[in-house]
Amino acid sequence: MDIEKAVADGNLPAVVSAIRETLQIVLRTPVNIAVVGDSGNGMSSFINALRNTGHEGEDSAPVGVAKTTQTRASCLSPYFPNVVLWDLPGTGCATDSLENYLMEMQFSRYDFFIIIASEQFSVSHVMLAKTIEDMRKKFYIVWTKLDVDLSTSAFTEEQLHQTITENILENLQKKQVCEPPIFLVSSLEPFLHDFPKLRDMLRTDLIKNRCHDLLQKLSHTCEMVINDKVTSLQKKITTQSFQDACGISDADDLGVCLNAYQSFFGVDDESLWQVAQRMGRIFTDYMNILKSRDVQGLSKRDWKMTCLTCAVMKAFLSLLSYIPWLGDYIICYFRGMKHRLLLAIVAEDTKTILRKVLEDSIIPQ
Ligand SMILES: Nc1nc2c(ncn2[C@@H]2O[C@H](COP(=O)(O)OP(=O)(O)OP(=O)(O)O)[C@@H](O)[C@H]2O)c(=O)[nH]1
Ligand SMILES: [Mg+2]
Repeated sequence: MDIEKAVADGNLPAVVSAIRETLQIVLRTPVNIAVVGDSGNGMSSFINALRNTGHEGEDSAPVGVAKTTQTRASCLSPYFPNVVLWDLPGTGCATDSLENYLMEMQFSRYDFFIIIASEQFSVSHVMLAKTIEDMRKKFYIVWTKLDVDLSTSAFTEEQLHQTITENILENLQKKQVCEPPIFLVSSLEPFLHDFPKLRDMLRTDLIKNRCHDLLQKLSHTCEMVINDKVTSLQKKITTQSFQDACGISDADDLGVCLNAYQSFFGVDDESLWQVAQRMGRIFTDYMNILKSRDVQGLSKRDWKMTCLTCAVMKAFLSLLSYIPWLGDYIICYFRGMKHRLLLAIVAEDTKTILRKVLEDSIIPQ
């Protein structure tokens, strides 16, 4: 509601503050990550490596050669605040069919999945990937025990990387599963191979995952408020009282009108400067994406505006001024057209700025 009000008031700096507050709340909501795979693939070891706790820690996930994880268990990591990692028993461990397994593990509860594989990428790995994709949730594939592969294979790490990745993708393509991020790691070496890349990507994706719905909703809300504002303005835009209220001294001066509409929507220089400051960015990051940056740019970037402001049109309108009544009527008609177009361009720019503010708030620089 704060964001809606600030957009309606054309107070973009206040929009930024309200978005920040909302995000703080969203980022505190826990995200549940399920770590799944075939029994013995190294799920528990991977969780310990990701948390950097080792196997012997008091709260480490139990690891062993025999089927070790029999029931799902959760753990936290100081490296991933507000993230719950779920160590699940391997597929085929608790129950015999995948459907029962999914039900027993309460698959729909998780927000994000990490499929662990090693030695071979099996049919159950593909089925897990397909199921998660059908649930429209995001997943990574992590190939563990790379140290074993490297020590038993004649390939270089690069060749092995390519072979394993190609094999995983080939298996996924058979079931039309789209390409997920794939990482090759060894849980015995939590800072080597793809582990650093995996941690970085996971951090970014978790923020995106948490904020994706919010971003969509807020973007939609902002656009609706701006559309309403445009609809109500279009009716009164050419009236003298509105122009007086906006400080438009000369309705034919495009520069004056542009400044007035920009202030009205909150995309004037002063507001954008404040927005940039609050976002920790530079003014031009926002200024440069405006279509309505200045009058010259505006005429160049929008062909309708080019036609309405070209020399031929100006000559035509000055000729019309010699025709009593009808001339005034036509001049007024074209003026209204120009103002409505200007309004639409400034409104579109406001939406662009708000979309960028939303995206920049979620993924900081
Ligand atoms: N060399 C090597 N061994 C690993 C790696 N990851 C796991 N292991 C070993 O593989 C065995 C199984 O590991 P777990 O982490 O218990 O596997 P899990 O998938 O949790 O298995 P269950 O809980 O039994 O379903 C253990 O002996 C681990 O030490 C790895 O990256 N490299
Ligand atoms: Mg386990």
